[in-house]
Amino acid sequence: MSSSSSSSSGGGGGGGVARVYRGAFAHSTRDSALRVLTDCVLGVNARGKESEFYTGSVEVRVTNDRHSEFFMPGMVDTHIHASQYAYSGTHLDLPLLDWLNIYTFPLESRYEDLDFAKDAYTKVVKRTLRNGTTTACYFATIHTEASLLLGEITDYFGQRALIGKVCMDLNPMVPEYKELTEESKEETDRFITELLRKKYALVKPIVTPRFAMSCSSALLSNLGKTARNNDLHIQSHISENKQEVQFVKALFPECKSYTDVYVKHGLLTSKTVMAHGCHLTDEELETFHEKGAALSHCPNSNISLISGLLNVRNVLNHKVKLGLGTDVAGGYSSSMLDAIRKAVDTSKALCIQDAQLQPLSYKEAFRLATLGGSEVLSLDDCLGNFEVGKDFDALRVNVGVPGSPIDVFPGDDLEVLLEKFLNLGDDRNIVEVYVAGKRVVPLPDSK
Ligand code: XAN
Repeated sequence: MSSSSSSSSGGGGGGGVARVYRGAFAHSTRDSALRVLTDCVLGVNARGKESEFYTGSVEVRVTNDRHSEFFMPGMVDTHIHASQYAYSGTHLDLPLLDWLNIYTFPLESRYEDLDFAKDAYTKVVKRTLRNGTTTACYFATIHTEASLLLGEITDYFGQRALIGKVCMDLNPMVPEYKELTEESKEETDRFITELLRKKYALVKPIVTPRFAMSCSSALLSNLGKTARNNDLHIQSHISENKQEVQFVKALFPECKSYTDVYVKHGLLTSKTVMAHGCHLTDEELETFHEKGAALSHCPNSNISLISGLLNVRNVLNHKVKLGLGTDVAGGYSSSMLDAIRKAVDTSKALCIQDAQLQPLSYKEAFRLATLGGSEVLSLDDCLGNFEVGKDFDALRVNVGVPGSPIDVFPGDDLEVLLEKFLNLGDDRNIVEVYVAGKRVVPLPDSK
């Protein structure tokens, strides 16, 4: 791409036009948690793909050259319950299993009502986009129509997403919120077929058994087959809470561990993302590594529901793919910036207990929220950083925007600006969001 042939004034968003972006860039690479590039030009072709970095003199028209601005990759939320957004920020006074029975299952039952679903799903997609989540891995509910609606809404607003219709045929405490085994299989097939038939460019289905406690062995096996036959992603929960781990042991006595339950049912693959994993053993982490399966670290939820503290360093040492998740609404914040902060805080809390541990740095947490998330979803060939050939999923951040929660001082370099943004910033600082080269924030209706 040559600078003169491709430069074109942007501003309105939309694909189909080649652009160049000038200014400062911060991203992670395979070898480095943080690489910063100042006074650079990134070419993005008409298909939204990053085509080249230039330094030196290039003629450009789309710019970010204020001292307080930089581009960073869009953030990847590897675990978020879109349906639970309706009560996020509340109902945080119970541990997991009571929290599910008393608050979550009754709320999720309401998504049979498509008006209710439309309102909640529109709000969560808009909110997460404004917070800089360019890719979201969503749990919906057991309702096929509402789950399809979530797909339609993410497509409309231009967010990249994996959408899971939740599967569950066991629910002894709230029996009105579950499916028959056959129904769950058939509705999953219908959901997958109908979502794929829409041919959304950035929205795909993900097979979603809720967790081992709410699925029979027959359902788990069938979902494993469905994922394999259609080469689909899989998401679920694992080893979040000690009581849950004990229940799963009792429910599946023939399996040697919680991880083994998913292995035996064909659900632990290189396209699987399991949320939490706070209480996984080293042997289970080795199995994750062998299978190429990934973990979503959800530190806000782990603390809010008093579930456990994931030892991120141990997961990384086992070379298990790892990303961050907000886990709305067990996690009370829908912002990946909060997930970054809580991930660092959790690792520091573990260091208080064990001085031998190395805390997570802000740079490592930045990597988990961007490139790490793309690896978790096996999408690192097309997003996660500014490598040539990948889609331009990016945030234009301005730490000095009017009303900013951040103060900038002389001598603050790009690394300092990024660290301040990650620790102190919010959606006021995210002035533009791009997904696959298309500008999606500011939102179409500016709300
Ligand atoms: N396990 C879960 N954990 C969680 O944090 N949120 C949920 O909705 C859920 N379901 C099973």
